[in-house]
This record gives sequence, C-alpha cells and structure tokens, in this order.
Amino acid sequence: MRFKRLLGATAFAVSALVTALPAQAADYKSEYKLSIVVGTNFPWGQGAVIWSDLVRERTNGRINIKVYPGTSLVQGDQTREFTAIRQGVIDMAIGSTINWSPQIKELNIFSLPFLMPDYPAIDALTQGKVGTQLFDILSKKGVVPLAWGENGYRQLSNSVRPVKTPEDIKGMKLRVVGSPLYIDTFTALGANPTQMSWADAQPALASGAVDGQENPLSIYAGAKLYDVGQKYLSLWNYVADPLVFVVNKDVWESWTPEDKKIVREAAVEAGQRELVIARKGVTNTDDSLLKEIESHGVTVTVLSPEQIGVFAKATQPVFDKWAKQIGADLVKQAQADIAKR
Ligand code: X2X
Repeated sequence: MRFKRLLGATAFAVSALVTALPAQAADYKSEYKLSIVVGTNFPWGQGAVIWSDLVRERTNGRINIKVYPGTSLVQGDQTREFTAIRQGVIDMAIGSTINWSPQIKELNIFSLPFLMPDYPAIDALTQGKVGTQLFDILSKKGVVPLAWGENGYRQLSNSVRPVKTPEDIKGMKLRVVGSPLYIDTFTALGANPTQMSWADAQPALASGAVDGQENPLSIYAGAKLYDVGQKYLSLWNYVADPLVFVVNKDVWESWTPEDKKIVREAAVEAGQRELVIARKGVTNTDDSLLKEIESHGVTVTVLSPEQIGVFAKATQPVFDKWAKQIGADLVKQAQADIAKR
C-alpha cells in the first residue's frame, strides 16, 4: 500500500516535471525523415539540404531533419510518396506535383500539355489563386503545404533521332512518369509510352529497353543521360513540374508555434533559393547548362513556336479531357492568370 502510494507520488512528480519542461522535450522526434526523388547534387536535392540546414540552425537542433533521396522510404516508388506522408511513414517531403497527382487530381494541372509557355506563366499559377487553391486542397488531405519550389520544364530526349514533329516520335518507346495524363499525351502524339519510376528508368535507358524520356535539363544533366545514349534533346517546354514543401499534419501539430514559424519561413526561403538554382543555365541570358550538355555530343533541337503549335494541336483532345477531370473552373482560372501575366 505504502509502495503504491509512493509510486503514485513518483508518477505525479514525473508528470509535473514533463509539463515544466519546454514542449520540445516531451514529444519531438530525434529525427524527421524528409523524402525527395533525386540526390542532393540536383537542384531539387539542394533545396532539401537548404531547408533542413536552416531548420536545424534556427531551432538549435530541436528539429533535426534527415534527407532521404531516391524516394527510398517507399522503395523508389515515387507515386506512393504522398500516401506515405499522410500515413506518417514519411514526416516531410519536397515532392513533384506529378508524383502526387495520382492522389490529388488537381495537381495534374501543371501537366496539361503546353499550358505554361514561360517562367512567368508558371509563377502566375504557383504564386496566384491556383496555388492557393491547390494548397487548400492539400491541407484537407493530411499534409501541411508550406512553399513552392521547382523541378523544371520537361524536355524530351531520345537515342534515335532529332525530334521536331510528332512524326519523328512515331512508335518510339518513351519512359513516362506516374500520371496517366502522360500516357494520354504521348499516345496522342503517336509514340509508345511506358510508365516507370525514376529508379527503373535509368537502367531501362542504359540497356536500350526504352528509346527516350522526358525530364528537366537539370535532371538530364545531373543523371548524365548523355552517357546512356540519350544524344538527341528537343526543347519544347511542354509541361513543368513545381515542387511542394510539405509536413505531415500530426508532425506539424506536435511542434510549438515558434518552431512552426521557423519551419514555414525556412521552407519559403529554401523554395525561393531552389527555384533560382533550378532555373540556372537554361535561360536566354544564361545557357551555360545547355552548353555543357552540348559539349557531350548532344544534338539540341530548339523547337520554334510553329513547331510547338503542331504538338499542341495534336494534344488538344488530351488537354480537354484532363481539364474536365482536374476541374474546368481551376483550369479557366489558370488560363486567365497566364493571360494576365
Ligand atoms: O521521375 C521523374 O522523371 C522525376 C525525377 O522528374 C520526378 O520525380 C517527377
């Protein structure tokens, strides 16, 4: 009896101690797992390093983020990343809108062929009403969206021939990403698209199992795709995938208001810095990355507005079909904001 009382008294003392401690001691994890698809040498991965470093410094190590490249927390299957964040298998992520669009159909908006002709058009969506609406949708799905970054304009590469017209990719076996919208787009162009993860894409390109793929130049160059026979590159800016910085909702709620503010501000800052890195070397004023790619014997074909128009026309039915699935109002809003940019 006396022993029991003693135990009770001890329990009381311990709980009093816990309440007296700053919140972080009670329920912070020793490590927060941050998922990304590529390595930390890519702009995307650098964004993850910047975010985690800023948070670690500004929270004095209270929030210790570890970066997991290669979508390793879901065995490389990037289309399962969003579900894993919701379930808490992943604490936080910087994810491509493409990889999460199987779960959030509205994110397909950035994959509508030839919707965003230039960088101001992308910014008009992410920084405008469309971006706000997409963040509202994400907020209702178990994650807290904090900031936008960018993977980039996705350009087409292949090992067979220069591509200037849909005729040139007829029958070509192309690896595409995880949204069925991409299958529709390349089928409409007469190609033979096949969906696979980025982890599987690289050996498939190396062995010649597929002829080509589409990815931002930073990914193409970072993964040295010119070394696996991808010698023809067409620049056509047909889609671009922004990146979204998110935290699992329960993890977010476990942090103090002060730490939430630090994590949010660090995400915005890391997103802005990542975007600058992602756009470096691929613009009219600075084409250093393109020059670097060409130095590896790559034939770069820059499509004219007329040539792009032919591709856009051929994919218009796909645009129309998917605009309905995404939501006609959201797509109209996007088109209006792009027109005003
Ligand atoms: O899989 C791809 O092509 C990549 C790396 O760009 C994405 O994660 C969308």
